[in-house]
Amino acid sequence: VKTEVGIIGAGPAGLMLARILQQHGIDTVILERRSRAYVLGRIRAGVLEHGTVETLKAYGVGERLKREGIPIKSMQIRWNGEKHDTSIVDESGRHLTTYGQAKVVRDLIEQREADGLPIRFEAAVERLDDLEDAPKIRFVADGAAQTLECQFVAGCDGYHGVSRGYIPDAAAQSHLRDYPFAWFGILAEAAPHPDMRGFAHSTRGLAVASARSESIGRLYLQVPPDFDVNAMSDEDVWDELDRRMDDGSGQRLNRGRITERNRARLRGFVCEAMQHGRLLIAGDAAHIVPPSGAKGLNLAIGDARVMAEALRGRLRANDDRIYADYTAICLRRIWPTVAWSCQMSDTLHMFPDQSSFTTQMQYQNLNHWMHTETGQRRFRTAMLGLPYEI
Ligand code: FAS
Repeated sequence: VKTEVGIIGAGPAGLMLARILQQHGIDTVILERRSRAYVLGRIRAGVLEHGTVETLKAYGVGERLKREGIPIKSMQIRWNGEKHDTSIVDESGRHLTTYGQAKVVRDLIEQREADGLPIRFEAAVERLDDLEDAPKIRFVADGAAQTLECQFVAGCDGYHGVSRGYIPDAAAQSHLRDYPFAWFGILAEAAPHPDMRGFAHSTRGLAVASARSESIGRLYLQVPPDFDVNAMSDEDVWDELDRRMDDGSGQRLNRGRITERNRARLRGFVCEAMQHGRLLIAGDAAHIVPPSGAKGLNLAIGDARVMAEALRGRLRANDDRIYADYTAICLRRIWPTVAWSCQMSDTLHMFPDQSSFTTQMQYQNLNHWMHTETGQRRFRTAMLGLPYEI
């Protein structure tokens, strides 16, 4: 099988890249290890930056998003038994939008299938050869070893993918910070309460309450890294969420049946080597952010935009400037976004054996973000997302 760009991974990065390249008439094949049902069923991110929404709309996959996306125009943070609220709408009216990653992925997959373009599910990439001049992607599908010949390889295969391993100095240029806790996430048939959302810093640990739709809540508890997601009954989970979200108002969360439980490690990771020969990597394959800043999916879309422009330059305009500069361009958006996500994580979580002094420092940070003019501006621009260079 031959194509111009072989894309490994049908997550937000790979799917968005394929869609943008399609608009430039560039042929792609997507190889995805998991089944179609598995990919569509994965529950992950839920908050889209303004830029992500505009990108999806610009490339013709924003119809359902326009209908079902829920605008987020203010953020609530609770700490020390009080609720604080701040607008995150900026002077040009930009705001965040709640729209599950599963819907973004579904919209992109259904569009690709409607266009009759190749996407191979249950096709596991095992090896990459000849990345310098005539790349070959070796994969297994239908029990048979197969090869996809292409001019460029897009490694959009996530943190545990294979592609980063083909960048010689990736390990030497990687930076990792593991947090000593995880997030226990639930999906529940409980209409999100408009007054009970956002982050709650509490001495028992962080809680997060967000919406997936008008009737589905997405909520999280900070837990130890090895937490057993089935250890607590639904009642216990709701009681713990209410304890941590308590702001003295007597207001409680709307409760309902918990339909999904998962646990996500918190780590910050950046690989500063994002290309080698005719291989470029994007998204979680190159970086991981703690979900506190709701940035993972949004960074993946940003990388896909740059990679599409780099490949268009090489394949259609005989211009390799962006290609040559791909890593540096992506890193200018990745590092500040990772830094923000880590600042949010450092401020909102309780660390093992944390002193009361550190807790007071966290309160000062939160107060700065919620109640000072410069802090609110910093918080708003960080949450809304950096502008795109490309
Ligand atoms: P993805 O991991 O989404 O996609 C990579 C794809 O490559 C996968 O489909 C995988 O099956 C495939 N693949 C891997 N190896 C392969 C191989 N060898 N051959 C073929 N295919 C292969 N981000 C937020 O912003 N907010 C959140 O609330 C949030 N919650 C999260 C919760 C969980 C449990 C997890 C794991 C992540 C969460 N994230 C969140 C981060 C997440 O949204 C990622 O940032 C986002 O999926 C990144 O997209 P991709 O880079 O496309 O990687």
